[in-house]
Amino acid sequence: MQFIDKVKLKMKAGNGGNGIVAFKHEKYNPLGGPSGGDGGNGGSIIFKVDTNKSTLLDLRFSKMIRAEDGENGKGNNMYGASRDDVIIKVPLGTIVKDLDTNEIVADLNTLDSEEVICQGGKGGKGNYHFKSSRNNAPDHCTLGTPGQERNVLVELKLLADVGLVGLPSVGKSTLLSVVSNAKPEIADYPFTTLKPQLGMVKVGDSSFVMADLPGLIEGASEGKGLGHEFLKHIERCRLIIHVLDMGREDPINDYEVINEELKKYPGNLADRPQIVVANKMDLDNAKENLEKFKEKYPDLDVYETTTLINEGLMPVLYKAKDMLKELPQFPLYDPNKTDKKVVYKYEEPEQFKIFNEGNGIWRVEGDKIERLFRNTNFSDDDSVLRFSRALSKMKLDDALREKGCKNGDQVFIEDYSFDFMDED
Ligand SMILES: Nc1nc2c(ncn2[C@@H]2O[C@H](COP(=O)(O)OP(=O)(O)OP(=O)(O)O)[C@@H](O)[C@H]2O)c(=O)[nH]1
Ligand SMILES: [Mg+2]
Repeated sequence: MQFIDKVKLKMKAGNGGNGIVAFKHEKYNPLGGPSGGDGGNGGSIIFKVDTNKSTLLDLRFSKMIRAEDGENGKGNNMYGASRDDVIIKVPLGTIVKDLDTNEIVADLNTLDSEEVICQGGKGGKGNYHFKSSRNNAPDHCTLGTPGQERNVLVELKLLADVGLVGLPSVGKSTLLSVVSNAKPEIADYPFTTLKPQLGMVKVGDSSFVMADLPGLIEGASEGKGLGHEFLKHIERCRLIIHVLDMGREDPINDYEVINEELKKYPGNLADRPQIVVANKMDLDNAKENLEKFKEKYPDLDVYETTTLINEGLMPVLYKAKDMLKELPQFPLYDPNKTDKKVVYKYEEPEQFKIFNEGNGIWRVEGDKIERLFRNTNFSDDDSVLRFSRALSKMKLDDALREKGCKNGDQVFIEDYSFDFMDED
């Protein structure tokens, strides 16, 4: 099965249903008061982590994801139905990027991550809301707000807590195979592992994800071997297990070569906490090599293992577990690259923009303000009052003043205009 890790999608949350204008028609009371109900809310589109998923395969076949629109309000003060959210299950490590704004919309990097990707619209209000002592037969209602729409790129980033790093054939895959359920290929030729393999390691009552990576060699940072290409997969590993083959000629040099390559990788992976594993301790010259190694690095904790027969690994796993407890999770994006700031929550669109048309004329534009305008009945005092209250709540006056609007200037919102009156 091919590993699908990128999918482009269009998404549209449900629009809010409109409020309606209706009046009660009772037998002895032909105008029995306003009774238009509210529109229902549109469904949102939500991504939720599901650990049973490991690829984005399911999403590849759905070019468009939609949530249903809320129902319009009904007479008799009846609400229109709100619609259920559409919940899309995705693997841990899924990132959602908005292709129009280039923003990371969601970074689902914990087991309980759940993010609203497209917010459903809110239902509008029916006319019974607008009944007041001055107007007991209000003839207006508000429209539902539109559901959010996005073009997104959904990406799955490999996510591992621990990465196995070392020269080819030191026993990395063998290590993973004995401590997890993973079944990586193992052989005595270099570069057996061509793609990172993940395994879930259980230690006591906790577990973590371990990644077996292709071998690294000297010069990898200049493109030699396979290692460097795949090192990017451990960018977010919180901990490195550095595996050495103690049967080789010069494990001290091997250790230094690998650390040098880690250092050359952008972002400096040499800073990552490491556990050093001295493997193949069954081989003839291993004991001697280990002595030399310890002499050279007396302050380093070195764990002796023979992965072939699963010996010496429990202390390594417990050490990893303890270290992970203290190490922070990395966000799944790189803030130094082109990605903009993380926007996890839906933000209200900008309320308005002010344009100076010259000669004391100003124009105000914006979804929210125009919607408000359209929902105002200018032959009804109550409605106009509500409109101007809403404008002051949005701090339009302040914003106009700030832009240089003066007492007596004329301000247009669509084809409505008012004179700007500045008290002081
Ligand atoms: N003697 C001995 N041989 C081992 C031990 N662990 C692994 N091997 C052997 O070493 C060889 C390489 O093991 P792998 O686990 O494939 O090594 P690797 O580090 O994953 O290698 P690449 O994927 O090529 O980077 C295999 O023949 C293993 O059987 C050990 O503890 N002792
Ligand atoms: Mg391997």
